[in-house]
Amino acid sequence: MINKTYVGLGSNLGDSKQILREAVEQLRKLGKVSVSKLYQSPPMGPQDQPNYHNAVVELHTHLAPLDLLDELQRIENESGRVRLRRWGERTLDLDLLLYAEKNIINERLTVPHVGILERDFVVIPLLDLDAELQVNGQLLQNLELVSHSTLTVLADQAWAD
Ligand code: A4P
Ligand code: MG
Repeated sequence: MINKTYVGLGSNLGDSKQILREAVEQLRKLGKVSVSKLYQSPPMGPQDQPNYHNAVVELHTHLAPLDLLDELQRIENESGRVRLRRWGERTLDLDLLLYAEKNIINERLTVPHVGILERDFVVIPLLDLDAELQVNGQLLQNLELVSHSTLTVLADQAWAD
């Protein structure tokens, strides 16, 4: 069975645009992908770290949730991932945001990803991919943060082609 999933991409160390491009290349090997615009976003968490590059990929995959998480963690590690502290700077962060309509809670995986509805750097790119998307019955386009987003568009949806 093919499932529709959404993966959040973030980077604020190194050549972030290139790192995210290469991550999209790797995700293409897991199934059909569509890519949001590329954004710059001020850091959530410690403020003494660079701005982030953020994007979201819609991925249609036959991988089961934990198998997909394994692949995301492999891609993070193979990109030479450096991660210094919680909510701190990192070369590549791949989060499994949504997996079909599933709610998953186990020791390795929480889906929908924690904090999804509070993070403009997740919600805005999700809306690029599906303007009608709902999470837990909430239409993302109606969230208040959509009207005062802190994001800057760096590139249109062709950035990873
Ligand atoms: N895990 C549980 N659920 C999931 C899921 N749905 N997707 C577990 C991915 N992983 C999940 O992950 C730690 C553990 O979470 C994994 O072992 C996995 O089993 P990690 O990537 O090593 O660390 P982390 O959780 O990503 O770091 P942290 O500190 O929890 O932060 P977040 O929530 O990922 O946020 N500001 C801006 N503007 N843009 C950003 O992208 N990102 C962060 C990191 C902070 N500030 C940011 C941004
Ligand atoms: Mg993560």
